[in-house]
Amino acid sequence: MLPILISLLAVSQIDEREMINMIYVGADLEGNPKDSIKAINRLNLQSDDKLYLPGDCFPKNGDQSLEMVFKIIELQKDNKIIMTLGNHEQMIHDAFAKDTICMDRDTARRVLDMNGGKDIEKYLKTLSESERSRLFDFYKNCPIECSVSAGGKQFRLVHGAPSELFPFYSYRYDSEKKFCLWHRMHKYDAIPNSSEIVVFGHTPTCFYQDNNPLEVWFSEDGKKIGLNCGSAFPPEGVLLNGKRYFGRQAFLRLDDLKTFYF
Ligand SMILES: [Mn+2]
Repeated sequence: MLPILISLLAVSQIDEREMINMIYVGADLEGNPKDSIKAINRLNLQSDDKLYLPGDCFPKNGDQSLEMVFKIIELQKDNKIIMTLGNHEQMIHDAFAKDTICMDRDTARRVLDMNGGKDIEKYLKTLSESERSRLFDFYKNCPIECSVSAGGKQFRLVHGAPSELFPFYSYRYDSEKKFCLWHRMHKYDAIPNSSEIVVFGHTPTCFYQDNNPLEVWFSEDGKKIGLNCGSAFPPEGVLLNGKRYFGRQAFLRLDDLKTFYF
């Protein structure tokens, strides 16, 4: 009897860790790149786990080294990380690459200048021509949206807002791509004809709820999950409507909707 019991226990251990592939999502890795890399490492991804990054994974403040950006490109090759485009990657691409994704070069330069563009130009200059092409090719080939199933549910990952909402806002955007990357979703936006739960970054969750430091936002209708918990906020926080909010890096495990903060 004992050998059978031992073998059953061994099987259940394998079930718990090695046979279940977990899917994590973390948007807006815009803080210090060393902290962002540390946060990814602390997720302790197992061999078949995946990490989706719906955009804006370019350090905003402090040490602007491109180490993290190239780490993402490396991990993407192994299919361990899947990144979708953010408005920051699109701005950087359209301001400096030979072609554009959805914004003319002058406009991209102008909006990038309002978002630390001078520093970014300085860091891009430290790259060789082939590294620059590798970076821009990577951005150009990132999908704008992607669908993922986990834990019996279907999710749509996108940086700003899902394409189904575009017809309602097309008067404000000249392309669907620009809408998906730049739009700040409203708390009560209802996404038509969609059975998917939209998981997005871009808009800090303090626009939707009071939780402080910022927490992942789950909409009342269960159809939207906001992930941007302000990893790029300065240590003294950010003032919004007279209240000071503190940021951090958040990740969500899609299989059981468990949140992780670093
Ligand atoms: Mn953004």
